[in-house]
Amino acid sequence: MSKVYKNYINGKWQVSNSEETFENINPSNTKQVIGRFQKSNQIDINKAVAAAKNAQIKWRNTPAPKRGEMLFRAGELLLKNKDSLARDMTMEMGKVFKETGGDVQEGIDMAYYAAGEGRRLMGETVPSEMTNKFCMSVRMPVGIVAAITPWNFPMAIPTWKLFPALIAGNTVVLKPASDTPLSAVNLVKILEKAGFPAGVINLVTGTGEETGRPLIDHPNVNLVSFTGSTNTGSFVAEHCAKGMKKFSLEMGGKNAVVVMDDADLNSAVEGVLWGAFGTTGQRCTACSRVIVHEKVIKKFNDLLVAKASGLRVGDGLNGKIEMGPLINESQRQKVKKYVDIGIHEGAKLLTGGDYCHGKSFQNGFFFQPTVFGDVSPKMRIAQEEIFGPVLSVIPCNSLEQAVSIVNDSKFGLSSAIYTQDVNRAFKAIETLDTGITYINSSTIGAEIQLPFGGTKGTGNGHREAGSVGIDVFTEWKSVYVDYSGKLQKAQID
Ligand code: UN1
Repeated sequence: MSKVYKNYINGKWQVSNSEETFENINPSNTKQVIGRFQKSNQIDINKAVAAAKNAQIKWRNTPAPKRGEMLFRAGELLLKNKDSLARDMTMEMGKVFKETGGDVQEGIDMAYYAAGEGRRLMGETVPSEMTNKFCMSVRMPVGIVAAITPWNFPMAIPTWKLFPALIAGNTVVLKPASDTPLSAVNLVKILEKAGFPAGVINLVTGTGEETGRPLIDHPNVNLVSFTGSTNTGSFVAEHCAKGMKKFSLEMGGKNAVVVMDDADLNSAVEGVLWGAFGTTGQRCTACSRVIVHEKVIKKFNDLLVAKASGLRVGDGLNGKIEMGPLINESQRQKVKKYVDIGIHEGAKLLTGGDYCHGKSFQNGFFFQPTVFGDVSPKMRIAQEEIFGPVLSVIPCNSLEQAVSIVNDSKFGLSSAIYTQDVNRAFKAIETLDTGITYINSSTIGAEIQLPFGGTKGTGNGHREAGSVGIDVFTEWKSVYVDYSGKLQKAQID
């Protein structure tokens, strides 16, 4: 019998009102059950939101530097437990151990960054139109934050939401993806140890329909911060709009690397491989299109295909493995469907394209690193987010053409260009319509001290992380102090 994990509500680990659980399995070995997690419903959500509400006033009155000290302690504990947290994460979602270590590290970085914010939380002071009057703005918490988080970064992304929310004085209810509840439990255990008071952080596991939906619709939730698919994101948007709630959405990408004819090709190939096949292509920032100058495309493809077909696929806990499995069977079928679409559209399959065959692969959701050549920009494989290890190579004949191909997308998260020419690099920075642009690096690898997010259909204009990551979790209050001792009329006197 596998271990049963509980919800965390009002400082207590407790079973769901449904008294039912769901299984969390290892995508590298589906015979291994990692644990059973609570199948929560409306009643659990009501309890979690009530706990968050009860804790609100005391928490917002706790001085921000004190809140920061707790986050700092959480960072220290994450660091101390980094290896075991990464191991658990590899077991529950498949990406290789080095990458899950990076995921935990991103949480550590965010803890220290947000802890420091506790001594800043800066507003503005500005001059008044009048004498004997003082003008300033201060940040206030929004209230109760619902964080709904995905499975591809099961620790980093919850920290991007929770830590800025907490430092700003909000209380939270976290609903993690049901493919990766263990990392969320691990994170909340660490926050509990770090000393956050009961009710400030609540964790409720379960499905989107039974658990996520009542959370989004709960009238006492003030803000929903969501990362995940475009479909679910628009559901969140509709429901929050109806309930007049704030919401921030971080959704899809169709990220591209441009390789110019003056690029260092070996370095470009390394970057593209890392961007396309790291996390088995399951990053919002994954490189799924590479737009290569026709003068170098033959050489580039040869180098790329040789390397991609040689990538070692398998269980991410094995140190020799370079690419883990997909998260679940339905994602694997979706990826296979896109391969069939690509073939049908007339793209040329250069390597991969199928499930991994052989005894060592039989119990996992493994898929071959896949590269399509001769892809034209309008094909579905070049337009739709696949979220798997499928890369499309698209030819171009100039920087202008490459940029227009990159920008011909409903998404706008991340882009990159490989070139040795500083003029081209700056032109790319100016014209690529994405929230993130890399020069001579891949589309992945954002650091938490800069804003993370995208243009167009990637989000709804907000950014996570960086100094602006706090914005969505705070309301501005403008304050006017009149010390003239008489009525002064703005715009009139
Ligand atoms: C995501 O793809 O959902 O920039 C997050 C990166 C990581 C975060 C990715 N630091 O690739």
